[in-house]
Amino acid sequence: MTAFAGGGLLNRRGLLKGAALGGTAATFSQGVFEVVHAEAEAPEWTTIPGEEVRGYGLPAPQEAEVKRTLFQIYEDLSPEFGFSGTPLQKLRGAMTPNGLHFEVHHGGRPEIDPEQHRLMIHGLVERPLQFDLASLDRYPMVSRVHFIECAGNGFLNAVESEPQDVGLDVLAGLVSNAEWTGVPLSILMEEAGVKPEGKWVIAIGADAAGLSRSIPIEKIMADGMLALHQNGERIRPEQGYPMRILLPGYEGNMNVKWVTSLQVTSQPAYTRDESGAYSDPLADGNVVRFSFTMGVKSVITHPSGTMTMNGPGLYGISGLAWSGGGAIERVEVSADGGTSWADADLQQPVLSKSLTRFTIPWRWDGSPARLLSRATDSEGHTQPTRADWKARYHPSNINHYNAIQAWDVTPDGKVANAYA
Ligand SMILES: Nc1nc2c(c(=O)[nH]1)N[C@H]1C(S)=C(S)[C@@H](COP(=O)(O)O)O[C@H]1N2
Ligand SMILES: [Mo]
Repeated sequence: MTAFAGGGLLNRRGLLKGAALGGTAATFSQGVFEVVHAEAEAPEWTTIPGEEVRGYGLPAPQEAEVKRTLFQIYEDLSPEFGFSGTPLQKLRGAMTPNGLHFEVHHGGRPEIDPEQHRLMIHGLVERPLQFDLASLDRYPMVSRVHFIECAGNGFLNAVESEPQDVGLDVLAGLVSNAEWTGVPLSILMEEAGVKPEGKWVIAIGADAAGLSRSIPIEKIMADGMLALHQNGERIRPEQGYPMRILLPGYEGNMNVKWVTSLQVTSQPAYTRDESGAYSDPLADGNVVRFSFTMGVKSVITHPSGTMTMNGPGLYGISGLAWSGGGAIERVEVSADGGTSWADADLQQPVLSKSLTRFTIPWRWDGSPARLLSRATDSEGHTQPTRADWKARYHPSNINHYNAIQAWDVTPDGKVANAYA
């Protein structure tokens, strides 16, 4: 079995063939034979009745440490301004469990009475409309799998001059993936009758932040959704219960939660949110206003920062890739700091504007290694190096960081954030 890229990256087909032929077959585990043949007393749980049925399932109590990482950067000054990162390095597959979807709240998570909540569609429309949840539930709905990513995801790598030795929950946890179900905004807008001069929609949330963003009418009509369900169940309070705007591929901030007003206008509103925090200062002193689409990005989740490898041998490298511009076309992985690259396998189905799982086997020989992943999307965009990304923006910019993530592996197996 031969490596097909430097640093021990293996072709999955070659790996399976080697195993079938026996002899030279590599194994991922040293323990299989001993475990199969061990004599063990029947564990207690095979001898006594189990627990009764319950109305809502929860993870095993032993998995209690798999939770969101909380950030309350203003502490007591403003405890309701906070965000929490998804522990990407503790999850497999491409979907984010609802209880682990990342959160960003500018004015706290409101406790909304769904019976009293209303959504207004007004402004440059023929027929202003007001909806309650029950009336929306009658509409034809669609289900789509999409990621949401905060524009500020990756802010530490963006601004810190030295790589911080923290995990993926901190470095890239402000992205999550769910199957969203709701009413296409085009249906609601057609019912209201958008006037020809209606070019923008100002969406406002019912939270204390009154978060508001201007959305081009083309995006609303193309694939905008009024999302009511998340992975089947009603969307969680954290995600905007009872309703939020979903704009596939657009920066998280525009996906207005707890939405209560959609006003059709001829101009953007230049709200605080879009003119302040969510504009991107460039190196040349200009500012990008309305940088809607999230760039192509990938991270290796296994192994990743703060993990320790359990000795040399075979490992399944695994990670996530996504792009606001479309589907993931290709993910290349390097185990030698970018000298050579190999194509990872993409887990099917590869969906547009959705997290995509990639995998590639790796034989680690115990020497220092630098792992990188580099994604390319269906629009032909490829992730920049960190140096190229930094060169484009002002040093203060934290938004739209999508540079290649590097992990250094030391001979004793420590995995740490690195700048490549
Ligand atoms: N009404 C309202 N909508 C909001 C926010 C908010 O604070 N209030 N936060 C925004 C930001 S900055 C992001 S990144 C996403 C996060 O969505 P999530 O909390 O469901 O992950 O919601 C956006 N929508
Ligand atoms: Mo955000």
